Amino acid sequence: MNIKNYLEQKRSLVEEAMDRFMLEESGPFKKHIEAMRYSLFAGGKRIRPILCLAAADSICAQERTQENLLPVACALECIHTYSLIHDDLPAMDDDQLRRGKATNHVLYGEAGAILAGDGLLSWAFDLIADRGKGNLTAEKRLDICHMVARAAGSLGMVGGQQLDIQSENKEIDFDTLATIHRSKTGALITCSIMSGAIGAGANAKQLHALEEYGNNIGLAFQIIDDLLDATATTEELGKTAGSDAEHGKATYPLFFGIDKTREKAKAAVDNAIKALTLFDHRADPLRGLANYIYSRTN
Ligand code: GRG
Repeated sequence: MNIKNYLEQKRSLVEEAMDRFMLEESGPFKKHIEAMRYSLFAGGKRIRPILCLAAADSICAQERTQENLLPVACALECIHTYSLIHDDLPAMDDDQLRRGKATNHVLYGEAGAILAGDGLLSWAFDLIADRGKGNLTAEKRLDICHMVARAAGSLGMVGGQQLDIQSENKEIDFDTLATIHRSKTGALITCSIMSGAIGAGANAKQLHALEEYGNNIGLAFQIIDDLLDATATTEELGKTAGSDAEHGKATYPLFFGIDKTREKAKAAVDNAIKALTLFDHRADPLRGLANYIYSRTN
């Protein structure tokens, strides 16, 4: 299977659905909706929605299943986008650029950016609960809502972000760094996979294996992010949010050096692929995604 084609095909499916599912820029809330849409369509890789759809493919590779899961996939991207908008705020990283474009608060002001993030977070749950009607049973939608809320909230991404902020410019031990990574980045990635699997009707054994896969690619994703940051040129850093070092953050390369860090990323990818042993060729996109995460350059 050609992972590049797969990613491209799913990316356009997700972007078309996001446009369809997102509020329209009109009426009294036009400015707010414009701010939400600005960041949502500012060129992300769409990794989380694609993982959700690929996990569904690994259970049941049918077009109908994909269509059923699109509201959930789009909700995951809304949550990811909200987290980036808030992460860039003056009160957090205070970044002016993301993906080479002006950050949300630069264009819409601090209050506008906070509200755009809040709007995207709430809209995500609206999508799962309402747009998912007729596609997924009420029980599945409830399970997915619960899982997404848990991963995005205080025991996941939000808690991890707080821990990250309070650890800035401090010497932290490796366990704390691992907890930051697992909660801040890993939780939403694992949850993207699990929600796709639940939506497609995975059994307990399949869910367990996919959770193992998710935890490992979540780890690989964050390690590679640390590596890309540590090896980026000044010009590359200019196009993104500022470097981790600039923000006083602990990273894998700081603990282990570049070479050992790369080995650790490879080991996590290998463990992720090993976790998929009980799956047939329908999990090839997940296998390809694990390798893509390892070799990604942005
Ligand atoms: C503000 C509640 C709150 C949380 C922020 C995820 C996060 C927590 C902050 C982002 C900071 C960051 C760069 C984390 C490293 C891993 C990460 C999430 C990278 C960005 O994700 P990609 O590569 O982004 O999927 P694109 O641009 O492709 O959407």
